[in-house]
Amino acid sequence: MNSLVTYQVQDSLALIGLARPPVNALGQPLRAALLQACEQADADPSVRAIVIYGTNGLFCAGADITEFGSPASFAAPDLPGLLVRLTAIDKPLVAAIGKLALGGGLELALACGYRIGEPKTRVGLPEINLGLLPGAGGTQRLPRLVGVQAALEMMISGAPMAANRALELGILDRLADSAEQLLQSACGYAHELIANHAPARPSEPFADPAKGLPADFFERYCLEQEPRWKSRLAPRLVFSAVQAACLLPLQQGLERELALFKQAEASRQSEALRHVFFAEREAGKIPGIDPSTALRPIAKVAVIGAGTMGGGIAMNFANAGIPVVLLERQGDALDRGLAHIRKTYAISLKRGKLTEAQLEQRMSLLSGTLEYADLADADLVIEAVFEQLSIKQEVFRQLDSVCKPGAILATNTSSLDVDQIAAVTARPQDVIGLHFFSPANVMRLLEVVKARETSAQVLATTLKMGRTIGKIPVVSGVCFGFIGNRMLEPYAREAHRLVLEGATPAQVDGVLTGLDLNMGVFSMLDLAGIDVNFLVRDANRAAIAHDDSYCRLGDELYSLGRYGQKTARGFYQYEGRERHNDYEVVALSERLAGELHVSRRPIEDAEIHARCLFMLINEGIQLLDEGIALRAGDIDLVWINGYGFPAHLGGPMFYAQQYGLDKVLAGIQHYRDTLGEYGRMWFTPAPLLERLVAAGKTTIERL
Ligand code: 3H9
Repeated sequence: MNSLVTYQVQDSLALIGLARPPVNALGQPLRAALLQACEQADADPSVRAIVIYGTNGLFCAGADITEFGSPASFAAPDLPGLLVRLTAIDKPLVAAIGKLALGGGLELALACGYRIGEPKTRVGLPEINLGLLPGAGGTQRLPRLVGVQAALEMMISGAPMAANRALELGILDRLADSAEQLLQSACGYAHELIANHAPARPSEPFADPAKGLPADFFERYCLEQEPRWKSRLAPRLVFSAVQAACLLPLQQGLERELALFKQAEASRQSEALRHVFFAEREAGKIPGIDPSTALRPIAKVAVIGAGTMGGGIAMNFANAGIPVVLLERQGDALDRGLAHIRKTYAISLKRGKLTEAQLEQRMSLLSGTLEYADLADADLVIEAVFEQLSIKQEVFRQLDSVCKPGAILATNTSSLDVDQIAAVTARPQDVIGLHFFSPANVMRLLEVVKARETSAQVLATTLKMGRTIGKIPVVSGVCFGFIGNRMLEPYAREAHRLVLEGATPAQVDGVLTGLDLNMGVFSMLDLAGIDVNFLVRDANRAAIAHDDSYCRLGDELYSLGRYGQKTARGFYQYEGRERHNDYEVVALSERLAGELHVSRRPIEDAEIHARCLFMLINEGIQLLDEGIALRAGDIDLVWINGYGFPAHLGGPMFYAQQYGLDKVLAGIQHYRDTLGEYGRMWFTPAPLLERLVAAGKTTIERL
């Protein structure tokens, strides 16, 4: 047997161990080895049952994602065919599922007649997150095992399921007492099956999955769910495959599933989502930093400022079981902050996402203080005070005097120069930016800002810490706005300018949400607060733009007290949660256009798309060229996880690649040449974009 699979015959059992670290992805070589092992076990008359397990404790994370989009993904033996072959073996197969059975891994387990897990086992069909559907029998076998509703829920959510729930549903037949005992228990189970003359496959609880389903089940399901799917293809294909499971016999259902899977695999959306999967994993690897760099322990955290941001940041650590002390200047502000955190947890409790005991346990990890001296033993301090350089510098002077040597000192600034903050301390190597996004306990993006002197160890430690608290940390260099907000600037600039030129906020937002962005520019500003946006802009006009006339609309709304949702008026009018267009904003735009000598005209949606998106992309490419962003994929992660860019478009950089870099460049040049002085001022192609196109490159990389 080759080294990808171990094979042993013991006491009438063939033990087949999957041995392809780290996750036993079912690439062609492993598929071939597994098939060979199963054939051998089938042919050996001394073997009466087969146990398949993961030799390193983990069962299998599914098909090999690196193969998708290449001939390797269906190179013989292909996974669907291999699993059909397994189901034809007339001996009981037991899947011993340690840790994980995901995607094709769970489908492998479903092809076995029997499944045993351990208390920490998680099973799931997360293909949808890759723009795919289960393609090796999952959409046909799972509904027959657990019923259509539970199966659909599992595939549409893509979420992994805990062992107990999988046991309840019948995805697992048994649980071993511990991971250590899993293989032994699996063998015991196999012996029982032999002793009881159990069939190779037990009968399916939902052999006819359509039976008992309400006649309008699929219609209602679609009505309820489709709006959430926006233009995503994969949920629709999952849905079709499950419908097929109800209409067709297994064999034909499997054929239908395969056709749908191939459609999904070839789609641009799946290509984009696979890019995002690997970008997330790449983001943690920093060139020049040895992965074996010793990390500093983070056992206690301090957060300065118990406002919405500080409180949200603190919750991340409490959620991960790390004690946090919150520092405020006034006792009442501290009390308010802690009470707000409790209230937020109480909402999760009400929604069933947290138990009472978990709530109390998390609150017990949070404490408050008014004294800097109480931060002396913190391993990591995150400052979340008012966004003003002098205030933040004062905080860092204090931290420098009280914190223990080796403590990591982080600022949650969204725009200030981290080098200038680090410079007021005697330990700039320990200073870093940690830009959380609001609400900080929910949003997954964490921009990790590496300042000039931040040490490799501090950077590596904070990246690891970011993952520990469930964030997607992305490294940015120091510049105004870092990666995300710097790109927001030209994108929002075009949106504002287009309104001056004749578009309405609703038209601009409609084009952007039509692309599946979570929100358009103007709804986002209304939500974030036009006042907040104005104050940041006003304090940084020099850093933002040499001509800020396009901001006049926002400035005027600010001066009118129209701060957005909080005042029920901003770019739109609000009645409760309902948003309406506001003719006054149109009138204001007309007046400002007159004052600024901007001629108004009807604006096509295509122009909105091109100007907003191309300027966003152009800035991203420029950030890469400047070395502020390390990789195009990092930029994509920032915009997907911090700004609601749809993952199925892969992020703005990947979108540009799929769109065509030459077309993006041509678009920028077109507006440079047709928008007069404004065009010449703003539509300057990033030199890297020009170089890439000149070199005939289709992917965005440093050149
Ligand atoms: C499928 O199964 C389709 C079938 O239905 C039909 C087929 C016909 N393939 O995330 P980590 C790599 S679709 C290839 O850092 P963790 C990963 O890139 C698949 N590589 O660790 C990384 O490599 P590197 C359905 C994979 O502990 C390393 O393993 N399955 C795969 O935080 C460690 O990964 C899924 O969608 C893979 N399937 O999380 C599961 N999985 O070190 C996808 C991982 O070079 N995987 N790698 O950067 C996951 O969700 C997580 O990786 C997992 C581990 C939870 C398993």
